[in-house]
Amino acid sequence: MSKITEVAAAVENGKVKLIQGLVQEALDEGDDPNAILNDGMIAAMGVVGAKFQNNEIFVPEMLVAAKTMKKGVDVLRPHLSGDSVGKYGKYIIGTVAGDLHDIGKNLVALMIESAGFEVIDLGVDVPAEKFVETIKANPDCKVVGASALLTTTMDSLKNTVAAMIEAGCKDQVKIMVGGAPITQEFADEIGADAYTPDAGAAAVKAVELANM
Ligand code: B1M
Repeated sequence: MSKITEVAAAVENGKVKLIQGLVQEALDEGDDPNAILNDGMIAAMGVVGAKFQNNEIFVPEMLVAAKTMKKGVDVLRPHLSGDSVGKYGKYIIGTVAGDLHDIGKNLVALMIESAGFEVIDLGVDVPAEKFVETIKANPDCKVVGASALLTTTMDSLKNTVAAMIEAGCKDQVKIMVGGAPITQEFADEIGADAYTPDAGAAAVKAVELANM
């Protein structure tokens, strides 16, 4: 079994105590940090989601898998991040109201930071007003990102973008959206400036928007 397969299996099976050692071993053996993240941990979360959908596992198992992934990402973090923090100004990010999923949002924040932004992470279950308030309090922020993982919080994302537009934030920031149920079409429909499917693409797009 390759180390990346072992990393994936550890996340899938919630092996919290083993994950950090396995990620370190994969790095020591020369595996690419992005491959450990994408082919190992993110792929494993896909399997976890499918098992949950098929009633093979339940919320507690999903939580342990999430905790395992977070611990694994902690080991990868220094290998994924760069050293030019703040070059492109600030980037405000959060998961929208009603949504508690933060692994994807945290990965986006990590990639954005490594691309050269100072990240202000508002966390999860963030009310639309909090996004607006933080944008206004940070006039040097040019890009904001909102994440939604549930089909039921797509409306919350829509309301968040609407609140930003209504408060005139578009004069200051470009609005990026993302998350598993989000599409380019939905992003266009709600008035966001950009949609990206994953964290890597989000970082590239954020730089592009900050330079506009
Ligand atoms: Co929940 N959950 N969950 N969950 N969970 C999903 C999302 C689900 C698809 C599982 C399933 O049924 N197959 C399903 C949603 C179904 C739907 O809406 N259609 C679901 C459900 C139903 C629920 C609950 C309702 C379950 C319940 O209580 N009955 C509940 C809701 C709680 C709430 O939010 N109010 C719930 C709870 C949880 C846990 C708390 C147990 C846990 C989250 C822990 C945490 O995040 N701290 C959890 C988990 C772990 C999952 C799965 C298994 C994994 C999510 C994840 O971390 N993926 C998930 C199934 C799945 O995704 N396959 C599932 C890995 C992560 C790297 O991917 O977050 O998609 P993702 O992020 C990607 C991209 O989407 C993108 O980039 C990221 C990295 O490349 N991206 C952006 C994300 N944000 C972006 C922003 C951008 C750009 C790109 O720009 C700003």
